Amino acid sequence: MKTISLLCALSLAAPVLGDTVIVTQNGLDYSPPEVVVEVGDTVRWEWTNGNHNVASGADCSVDGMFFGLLNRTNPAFEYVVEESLAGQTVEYHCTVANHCGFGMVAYLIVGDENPPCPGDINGDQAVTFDDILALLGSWGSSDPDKDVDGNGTVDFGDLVATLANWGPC
Ligand SMILES: [Ca+2]
Ligand SMILES: [Ca+2]
Repeated sequence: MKTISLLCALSLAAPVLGDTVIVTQNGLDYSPPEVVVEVGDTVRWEWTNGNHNVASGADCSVDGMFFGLLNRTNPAFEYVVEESLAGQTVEYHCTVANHCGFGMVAYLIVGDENPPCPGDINGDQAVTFDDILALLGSWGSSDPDKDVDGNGTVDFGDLVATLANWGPC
């Protein structure tokens, strides 16, 4: 297991191209108010009206993790989710006037650092022939690392599940 974790950590150290998640400012709301993101994703806030901003921090206080203006001259703000936020729920709000007090608060829900990758038995963030070999090597056992479909036995179902996820995670 230690080896698998290490391999996961090494593969995550390589730069990956994340998704872009859009949050739209709409009156005193961020829409949607909760977005699920992964480390490396870009969150892009888009302005629609008024004078607002995006400030990380809970309870209407600013923690400085990220801050960006949202107004006519700054109609968008982008933030790339940092590795240190893995597994956390990050609260942010608008510091203009009493907007936070009026409920202009929203959340980034950051996924765990190692996203699940069914069939990636050796933890190299890809499902390849090596994973099949590892699976075959434990055929008929109850090794939970290789029981991809979770039915308690390393069997044909796991082979099918692994083939279904063939390629990079
Ligand atoms: Ca693999
Ligand atoms: Ca199984």
